[in-house]
Amino acid sequence: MTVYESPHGQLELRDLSVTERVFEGLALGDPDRIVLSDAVTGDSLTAAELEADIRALAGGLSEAGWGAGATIAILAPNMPAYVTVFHGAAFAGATITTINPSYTAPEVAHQLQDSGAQLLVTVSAALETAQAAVSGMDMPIAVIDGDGEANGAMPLSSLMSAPLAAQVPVDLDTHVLALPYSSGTTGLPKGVMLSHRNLVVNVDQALVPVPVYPGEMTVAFLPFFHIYGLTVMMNMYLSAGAGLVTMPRFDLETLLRAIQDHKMRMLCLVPPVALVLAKHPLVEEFDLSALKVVISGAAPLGSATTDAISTRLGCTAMQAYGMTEMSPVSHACCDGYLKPGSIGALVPGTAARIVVPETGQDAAPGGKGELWIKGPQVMLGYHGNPAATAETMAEGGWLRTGDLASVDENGSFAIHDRLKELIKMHGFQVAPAEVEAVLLEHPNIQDAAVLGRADDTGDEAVVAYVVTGDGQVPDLAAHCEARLAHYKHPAKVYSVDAIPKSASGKILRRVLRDAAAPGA
Ligand code: 4UU
Repeated sequence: MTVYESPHGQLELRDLSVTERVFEGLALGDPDRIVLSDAVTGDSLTAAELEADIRALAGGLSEAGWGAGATIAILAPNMPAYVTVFHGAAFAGATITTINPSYTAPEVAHQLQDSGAQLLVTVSAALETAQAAVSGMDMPIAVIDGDGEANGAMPLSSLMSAPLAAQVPVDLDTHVLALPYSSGTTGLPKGVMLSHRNLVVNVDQALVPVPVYPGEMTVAFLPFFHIYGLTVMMNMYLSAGAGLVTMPRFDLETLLRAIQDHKMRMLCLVPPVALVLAKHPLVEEFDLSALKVVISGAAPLGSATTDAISTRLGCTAMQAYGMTEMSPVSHACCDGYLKPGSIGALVPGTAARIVVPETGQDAAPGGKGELWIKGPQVMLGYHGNPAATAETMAEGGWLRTGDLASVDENGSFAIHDRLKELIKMHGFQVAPAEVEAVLLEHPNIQDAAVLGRADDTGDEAVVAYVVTGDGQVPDLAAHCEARLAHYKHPAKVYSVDAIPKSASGKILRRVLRDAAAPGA
C-alpha cells in the first residue's frame, strides 16, 4: 500500500464542541467588535451579541424539547442570524440539517422527511415554500425575520430564553451534529453525518495551510447550507477571531465594495466567481489592493484563470479541495505547494492513496487513480443508508472520493477528472439520479439519462437524454419548475432511441458522454 502523509504532520485533537470552538474565536479581541454584518440590510452582530444570542436560543430550544436528540432543519440564505440558529441548535445538543433556500417544496419536503427533522427554521421569503413542504407533516416552523405568526409559524425570537451556560453534553465522536446532503459518488442525495469532532478538527486542519487572523473580515457569499460555506466561512473565520460580511446571494458590486471598504485580505470563492474577478470590467473600479489571497474550490479552476487573477489583482490565487463527506477540506495550496492547476498538499492529520480503479492497486508514483482519504474529518457515514456508506468507505477507514487524481514527488496533488456521477453547476451539486427520477415522472418520457457537459467557462451544464414515444422532446419547463431548483434544470434535452445500459441496468454515462450529442 502506498500512503501519502500530510507534509504538515499530525494535529492534536481538542475535545471541544463546534460551538465551544467558535466561542474561543469570539473571545479573541474586543467583544464589541462586529463579527457578522449583512451586506444588504446592514444588520450586524458583535462577538458578545452573537454569543448571547446563541446561548439564549440554545436555552429556549432545550426548554421546548428541541435540544438533545432533536433534528432541526434550516432553510435560509446567508444572514447573521443563520449563525445563531446553527450554533444555538448545536450548543443545545441538536442535529442540524441545512437545506438550500432555492429548493422547491418537494425538494424541501424530501430532505425534511429523510433527515427526520422536527422543527423547520426559515425566513419570510421562503415561508410559502416551507409551508407547502410541510403540508401533511406535523412540523412546526420558526421564522427568523418578521413575526410569521399570521401564517401559523412562530417567530424565532419566541424560542429565545434563559441562556444556556454550557454545551449540552454529546459524544464528540459519534453524535451527529450536522446533516448536509450530498449524492457522494452515486445515486440520490444522502444525509452526510458529521460529528462535532469532524467539524472542529477540519477548522483547525484548514487553518494550518490557510491562516486567518483575528479582527479581519471576509465576504461570505458561499452558502452556509453547503459545507464549504459552513466550515470554511462560518466556522473557520469565527473560530479564528475573524468576521464575515454575509451575502444572501452573489452580487458582484456588493462583493467588490465590501472587499474595498473592509480592506479584505483573503477571499474564498468558486470557479465561476473566479472567472468574473479575472474578466469583469467592474473590478477595475474598486481598490482591491488589500487582497492578497484568493482561494477557489468546489470545482476545478484552470491555471489560465488562476494566472489572470494573480496578475490583475496582484495576489496569490490558488485552490483548495474538499467534499461534503470530508467536512470538507482535505487539500489546500500554501507556500511550497502553489503548483499551477494543483489542489495543493494534504492538510494536517490527513493521509491519501491513489488507487487505480481497474486493478484496485495503488498507482505507481506520479500515476493517476481514484483519490482515497483518511483522517479525523471523514464523515461517520450516510444517514439511514448503510449500503451507500459501505460502498463509499473502504476497509481501514478510507473514503473513496470518486475523483481521479495524481500526486507529484513534492506532495502536490492534482484532480484530473470525476469518476463519479456528480455534476457541479456553479459549485453546487446536481445528482444525475435525482434529475432522471424527475424526468421519468413526465408522462411522455419512457427513459432518461442526465450528464454534465463542460461549457466554455469550465462550468458544467446539465444535459438530458430522453426516450419518448414519438421521438419529440417534450416541453419540460413547467414539469421541472414544480419539482427542481433552477440550477438542476437541464439546459439541453436531446431525444434518443435508447439509453445505453450495462447488463445490470446501470446507465453507461461514459458511452453517452463520449457519443456526439445528437443534433448538437
Ligand atoms: C476539482 O464542493 C465541495 C467542497 C469544496 C471545498 C470546500 C472547502 C473546496 C475547498 C475548500 O476549502 O463539496 P461537494 O461535496 O459539494 O463536492 C465535492 C466534489 C469533489 O469530489 C470534486 O469532484 O467537488 C469537486 N471539487 C473539486 N474538483 C471540489 N473541489 C475541487 C477542486 N478541483 N479544487
